[in-house]
Amino acid sequence: MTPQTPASERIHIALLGRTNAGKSTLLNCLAGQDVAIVSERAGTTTDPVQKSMEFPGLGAAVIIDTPGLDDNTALGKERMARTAKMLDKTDIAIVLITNDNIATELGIIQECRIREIPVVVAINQIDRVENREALIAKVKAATKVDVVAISATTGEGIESLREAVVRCRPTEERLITEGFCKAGDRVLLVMPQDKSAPKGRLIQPQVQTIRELLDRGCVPICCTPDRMAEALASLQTPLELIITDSQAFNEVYQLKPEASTLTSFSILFARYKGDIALFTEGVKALKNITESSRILIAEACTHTPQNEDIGRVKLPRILRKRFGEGLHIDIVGGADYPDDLTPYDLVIHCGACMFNRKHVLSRVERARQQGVAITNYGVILAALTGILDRVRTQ
Ligand SMILES: Nc1nc2c(ncn2[C@@H]2O[C@H](COP(=O)(O)OP(=O)(O)OP(=O)(O)O)[C@@H](O)[C@H]2O)c(=O)[nH]1
Ligand SMILES: [Mg+2]
Repeated sequence: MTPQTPASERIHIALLGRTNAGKSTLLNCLAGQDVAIVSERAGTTTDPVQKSMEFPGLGAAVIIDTPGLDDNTALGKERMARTAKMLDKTDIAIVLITNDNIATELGIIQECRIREIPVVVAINQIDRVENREALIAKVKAATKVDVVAISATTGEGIESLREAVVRCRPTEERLITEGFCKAGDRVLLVMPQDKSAPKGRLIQPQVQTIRELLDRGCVPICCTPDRMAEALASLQTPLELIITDSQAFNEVYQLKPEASTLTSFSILFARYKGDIALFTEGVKALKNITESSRILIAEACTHTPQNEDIGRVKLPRILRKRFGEGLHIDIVGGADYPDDLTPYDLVIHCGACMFNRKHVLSRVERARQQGVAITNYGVILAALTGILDRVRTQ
């Protein structure tokens, strides 16, 4: 079985528009199967529906079908808030329109513009429209974005829609190890496979890093911390780069040849997924933390906490030991990340292995705009254990 691309590495495309615009019909049309429920009753979709698929010309994608934007009931408002949250992870938005009454849609297009999300406007149900040219011209003039006319039921215009979406794809290709190594470099990956590691497989950051190093023409060499000395002894010249799991940092640091650069998976992923400069800046807030400070620990997913869970157990313990037992720490998971971060002196986000980059950056941006220091697990643990000054971060 071919392993699936994880959702965090897929381009997220949101379908937005009013109730009955045909969002769910379009999702089914793009997926080539009935994924979402369709009906002529307005407000059919009540929760966002996500479908992973291969999007021709774009690659691995997730299409997000959202509840309609024009429901004024209290429940409808809650749904709209949930749709707005979807924008946090949206890389490309398709806004569906069915006529020239588009004030609501202009609002959402503007919201996308603020968030720098590229938008394609799809005039759906074009099979029902008599004067097509006039409607297209009007919508183009009002929205000033790429406009395509489609029918999600007949399939008309779907190819043009796909092409328009492909034109919006992010052009920069990000690398985990960018600037840390080049083709031909030998890279040692130190990866403890202890009890907390999943049985029979490597965790996602390790797999992704190894694959990228192979693609880049580097020579990845893997070992557990207890075999690092043997790995080094088998080489005639010092390695160019060592990437270690943070847990093994001290052991690895002792053995590291002078000439080799040292970094950690958490640092590389903090950089790949988030904003490493802001995260390393964020840990400077530690010097102003006192027992009466407030800290927010934010987790991307709502997983079942494990015994030595970093966010719920380890990190609060280290922080309270250092700053006092009375330190106020709030822990939130999943969608509970607050809109208002100003009550906090520091936000510490998890590594967000389940989030796409856009999602992490939306959260980081919220903290930055509100002037609240933000960092992540990998960076703060490195700072608290004295590693941060001894590894390369950028
Ligand atoms: N003729 C025609 N009907 C369409 C088209 N797209 C959707 N419909 C119909 O419009 C109605 C609403 O479609 P949905 O896909 O449920 O609309 P939605 O935007 O998901 O609506 P909510 O979930 O309520 O927000 C259904 O009866 C569809 O069959 C189209 O391109 N042409
Ligand atoms: Mg729907």
